[in-house]
Amino acid sequence: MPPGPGPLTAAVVDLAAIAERSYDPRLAEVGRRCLDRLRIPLSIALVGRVSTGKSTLLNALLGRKMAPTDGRECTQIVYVFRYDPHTTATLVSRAGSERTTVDLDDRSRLPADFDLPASEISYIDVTMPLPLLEEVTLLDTPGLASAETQNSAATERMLHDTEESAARADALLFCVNGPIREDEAAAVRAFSGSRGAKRLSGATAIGILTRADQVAQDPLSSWTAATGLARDMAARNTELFSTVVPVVGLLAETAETGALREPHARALGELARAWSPDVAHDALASPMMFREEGGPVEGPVRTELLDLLGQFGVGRMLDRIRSGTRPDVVSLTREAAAASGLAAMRTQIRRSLGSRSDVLKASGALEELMESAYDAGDRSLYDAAQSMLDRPEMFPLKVIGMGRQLATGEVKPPAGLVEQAWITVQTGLPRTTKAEASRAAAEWKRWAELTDSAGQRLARVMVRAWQLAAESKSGEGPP
Ligand SMILES: Nc1nc2c(ncn2[C@@H]2O[C@H](COP(=O)(O)OP(=O)(O)O)[C@@H](O)[C@H]2O)c(=O)[nH]1
Ligand SMILES: [Mg+2]
Repeated sequence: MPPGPGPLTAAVVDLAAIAERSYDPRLAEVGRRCLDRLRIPLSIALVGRVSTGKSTLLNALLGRKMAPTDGRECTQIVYVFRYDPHTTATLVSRAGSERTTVDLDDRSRLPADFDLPASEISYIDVTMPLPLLEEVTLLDTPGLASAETQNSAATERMLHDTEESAARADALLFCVNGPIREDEAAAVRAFSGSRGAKRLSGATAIGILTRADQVAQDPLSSWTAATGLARDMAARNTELFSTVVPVVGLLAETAETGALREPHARALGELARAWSPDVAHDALASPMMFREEGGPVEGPVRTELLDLLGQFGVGRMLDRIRSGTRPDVVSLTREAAAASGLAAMRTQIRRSLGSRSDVLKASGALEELMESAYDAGDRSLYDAAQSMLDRPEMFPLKVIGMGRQLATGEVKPPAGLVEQAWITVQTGLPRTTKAEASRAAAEWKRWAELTDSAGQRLARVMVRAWQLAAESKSGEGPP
């Protein structure tokens, strides 16, 4: 973990400090908020439709079942998880931002109910001494309601809170359960018109195909289906996601929180011995058949197995035991973790977001500052931000801005050029020869003559990107 803020973040801190001293109370408030935000590690919000498995995944990442996961009454409010040497939970009220301590239960978990109704809670601020939280701050959001849901006051508020969190986060994990369906597309479109949508671009959002065990009809073949689907979705939604990764959040949560106990391991061992692969396959076709199939292990324990592992997970455990894995807690927890895909997801997040932490943080806050300076008519702050952006070392911020221009459809370069632009946003251009780079740059300059001023701004960024790509190998071709 890099100590202190990166160079880009540090530059934006200076601007935020100027905003904080503004006579305009709204601009001063934005300045204060940006300073707070720049001081904490990269903030990542989990967004997506209700019940896509956001809180389950969050618990897996924390290694503790902190966030409520139940769909019905839960996650009606925003939870912020950040680092502190002590575990604490504080309720921040909407009115007056009053803070009251929330008592954790005897297993150090968050309670399901609070003294205030959800409509009066701004968010729950949770601190924990986890190494992960030294690197990122995580936000659990209620989520986007589906188009079928009535627009009750509660769902309106949940949507609004989710959008606000997304707008203030540096990056998003956008959770989906399958191809973006029509009702989901509607939710994404509703989101696209909001402040939070600015974050929803391939530069700052990773698609997470959660509940990957439920993608296919047959739970046992679901993981393979999910892997293919994730690859497809990434290819089809470059404007939304830098990548799409499948994960079985439920298995990850069970493994990472150590929820599997000795009776579960023993029960899985007994079922593996009693059932042939064919019998197990048929029994795992539905929860009801699993509970009713003859053999050892009482009904309540079978239900617990389904709650902890799902049909896919139980099937996977039985397979592994038949192939020689010992039916004990340690071995099966390890198998559950391996089957969940969590490790690959972590690697992907680190690659897409972690390594660009400084750029993403600086970019998010700078955008908010510039917008507010513009709204407040503070010309000098706006100009200062603009000239800061024009400094050569700030170039990565312009690249992120380009991702936003592309994602919102503000600029539409022609085929051939648009792919180049997305590659630049997501991974940067490859090293190249001077000749190749100047050919590409010339193409962008030609297009710039045909487009509007927003397009010209983007073309200038691409011309510069090609120059840098050529310079990175002192003019010679790649080895
Ligand atoms: N089978 C299965 N169920 C899951 C998975 N992830 C979450 N769920 C279940 O889906 C429901 C909603 O999950 P939750 O995390 O609360 O969704 P959220 O509304 O997006 O936060 C809960 O009943 C979870 O147990 C998964 O990977 N597999
Ligand atoms: Mg939730």
